[in-house]
Amino acid sequence: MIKKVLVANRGEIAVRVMRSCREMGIRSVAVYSDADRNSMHVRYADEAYRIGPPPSRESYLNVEAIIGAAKSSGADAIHPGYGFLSENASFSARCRQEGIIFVGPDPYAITTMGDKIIARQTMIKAGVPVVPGTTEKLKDEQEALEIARQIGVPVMIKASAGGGGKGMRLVKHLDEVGSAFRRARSEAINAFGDDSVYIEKYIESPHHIEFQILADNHGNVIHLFERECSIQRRHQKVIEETPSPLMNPELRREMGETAVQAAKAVNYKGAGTIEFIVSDNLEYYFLEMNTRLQVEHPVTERVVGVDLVKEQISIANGNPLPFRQEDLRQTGHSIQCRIYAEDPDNNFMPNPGIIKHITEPHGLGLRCDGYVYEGYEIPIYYDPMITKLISWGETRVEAIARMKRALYEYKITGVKTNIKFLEKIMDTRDFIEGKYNTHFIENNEAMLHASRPCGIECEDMAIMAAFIDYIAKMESIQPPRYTDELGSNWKDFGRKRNVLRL
Ligand code: MV4
Repeated sequence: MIKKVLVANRGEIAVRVMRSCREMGIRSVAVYSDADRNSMHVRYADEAYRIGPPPSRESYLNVEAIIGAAKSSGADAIHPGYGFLSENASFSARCRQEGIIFVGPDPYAITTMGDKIIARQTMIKAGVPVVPGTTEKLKDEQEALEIARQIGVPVMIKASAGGGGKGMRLVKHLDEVGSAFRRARSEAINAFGDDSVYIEKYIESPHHIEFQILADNHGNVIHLFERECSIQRRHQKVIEETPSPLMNPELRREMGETAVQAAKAVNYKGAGTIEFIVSDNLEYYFLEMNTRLQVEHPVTERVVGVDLVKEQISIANGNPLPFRQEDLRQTGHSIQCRIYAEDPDNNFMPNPGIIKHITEPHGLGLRCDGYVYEGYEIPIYYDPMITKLISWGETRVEAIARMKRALYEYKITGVKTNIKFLEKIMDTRDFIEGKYNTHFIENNEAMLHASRPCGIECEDMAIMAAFIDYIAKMESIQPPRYTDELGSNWKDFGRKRNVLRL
């Protein structure tokens, strides 16, 4: 039985994982770099270990230091969160060698899905539809050209070791195949140390729809329905929601079953995601599998009513899944907005710094997964995402209204954020109608970068006016007189003008 979990991560996801540990009566161990000495995950954990200097290579990717911390603390298990070591097969193997439970899949599943050519071969064998294209590494330019001619342009040349948009090249004309092949291959060798590339037919204006799956050690594999993740910028997701506005019940059942087949094909254990691209005419293709908990997992948690981290730990403990496919339902609608410390007016440049003031939204139908606090300095070394806002409503309309309310309530100064940008997305017709694909942001460029008639400018004016008024009053103000011996006269504030003597 797992009694203590080391969380090999930082930021909101480290806190998120520790929250489930606390509910389960499991002690949590934080690891931190020198840049994270004052981070929330260190404060939240039951104990914390320094693992190195700020750069990820020397801290959150430092396997020796993390294993060392796990041994010193006596942790039974390591949860990797997302990013960092979460999809590193040798880390998963190393944990096992050291007698530590890795809360995630075994090295085989990670390796198979990590190599996109092997993943394609494995999916074809399992009867899962993949994008038409090659199933072997391209030998040379000549072969690339022949295949591009066969399947017809446009095509994409992709790095086998890539994923998430890294090492891809779009080819629109046959005469570009040679140079695209050479560039993709050199990018692949530089970025991943593996020059294998393959070709796929290019699916125009696709939707990115992924299915959450859970698999235990007893042969049970279920899916927890889909997430629509098409709203992204340069392969960085911005908004996710479930159910997908594109989906219908038959397609959902079919894609869900396909996702389960895909997971079974690699003997998957734990929580994972099968990523599909879906064309406008609802043809769907396996794209890749993410062998980890994802950033967008909360929308699924909210609509399906499952704590995915709790299930991950339970599976790692060897327990069977506590529910069957037919027990699961989607209830209502959930949307997640990622709040980044970045400047939308300056090409979304990360904008780290000290949080001067922060007021986060709360209230009915809202979850706010974050880690920053007033006075906290967002380090320059890591991802600039600071908070995830997750709204829920009976209907999509209600979920949008709540998200708008939450974005309105969110006040943060000291760093620039994409909050106004997200508010503008909420007001975009294509979003409101649920008619969008992966080109949403570029298709709505003008709308999303226009300043709103009474956006930031008016609000800032009002804040400044209120502040000047406040300062002016501070100069002449007397402390309030308490009229009731037994307590304060708070009930009278705003009712009787003569209570507070200015
Ligand atoms: C594609 C594609 C169109 N056709 N493959 C981007 C991320 C990586 N997972 C794969 N990606 C794509 N692969 C074929 N054959 C379009 C994309 C793509 C995309 C996919 C999902 C979400 C956003 C995207 C944005 C641009 C391109």
